[in-house]
Amino acid sequence: MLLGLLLAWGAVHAAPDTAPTSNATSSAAPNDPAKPGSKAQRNKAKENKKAATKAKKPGPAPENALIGTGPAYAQSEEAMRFADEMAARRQLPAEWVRQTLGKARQSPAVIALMKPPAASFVKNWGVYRLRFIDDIRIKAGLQFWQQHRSDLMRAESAYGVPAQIIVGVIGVETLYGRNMGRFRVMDALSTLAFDFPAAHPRAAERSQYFRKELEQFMLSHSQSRTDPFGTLGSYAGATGLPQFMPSSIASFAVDFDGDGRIDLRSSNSDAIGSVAHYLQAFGWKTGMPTHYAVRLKADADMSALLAPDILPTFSAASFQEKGAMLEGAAQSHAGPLALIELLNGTDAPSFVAGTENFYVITRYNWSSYYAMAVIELAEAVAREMQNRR
Ligand SMILES: [Ca+2]
Repeated sequence: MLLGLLLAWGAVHAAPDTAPTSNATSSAAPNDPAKPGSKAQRNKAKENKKAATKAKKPGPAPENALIGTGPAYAQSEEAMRFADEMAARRQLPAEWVRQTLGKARQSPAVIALMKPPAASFVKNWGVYRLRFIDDIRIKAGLQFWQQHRSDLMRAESAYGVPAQIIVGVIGVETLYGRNMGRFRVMDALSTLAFDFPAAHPRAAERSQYFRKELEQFMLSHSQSRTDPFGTLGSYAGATGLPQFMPSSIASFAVDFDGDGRIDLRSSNSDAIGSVAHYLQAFGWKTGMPTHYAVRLKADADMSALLAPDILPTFSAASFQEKGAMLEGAAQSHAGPLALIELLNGTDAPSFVAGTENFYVITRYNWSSYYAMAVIELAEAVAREMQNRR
């Protein structure tokens, strides 16, 4: 299952754990609250209060929901203190915030899933690849492309991101909506915010990250007057066909079908537009390939080539000077390149030359294995589309 797999690789979409630089969802300009004392803020405050008062009370959980089996957060002083702070920060009624957060329940399953993989675990691109590039996913991708051809074309022309990459992302994330996650997001985010496994090397940073996501999640539901307990998602709190975290929804999701609301769970069109917008926002360059083949000379300067990790750093010329040889069009590639190393367990690793667009895909999920799976699924589905023309 996707969730377990992503965990095993220490890579969770938009809740990255092993990242070289800036975090796609925690540092990429989430919507800032209005400046204190401004008229906009006072209006916002009024809106928030009105919305929160009218928000529905938590109804019955959706079918098949994975509900936390631990204590309710009403019993956690830390969580209730956070509720009061959030209410003040976001101009929400304190009682509503306390009651809502108080009903969230700790999920031991989420805690177990968040533990880092065993030290003995060795990444294996060949194994990872087989999980995502298979007949079922390719066939589902073809069907998705055929059914949503016009939305994909529209997204491609609006944001400059190829249809096949959007198809690749949604396929790897949720198998086109078939695996969107069954965790009650209120429980998952509260658990990660207040009970993040202390043994994790970056526990403090991670719980801060999830507190921000929890706050955004509750704020969004308050504004849309919807029940926060009605939303299911991954164990990390990502939701919908593209598995966006709450801050990504707030910053990057778009109403691409024009019905006046953003719905990444039920609207394929909104999901398609939002994925394209996200990649555009992180610097997708229209027309640039994602990667090139590379041949390493026996005396290649591997320590220099691998030092920047996945961050594109080398010109095509300096790449080749260091012994990473390119062919054809790659030799005259204008932008920087990165040497991407994909481990294959005990076998020899695979290498490609990653461009800036390869790096953009890793802003969606901080893993070169993830990016390569998206690219290869995209290519496989595109080939099927060609064959049927
Ligand atoms: Ca919509």
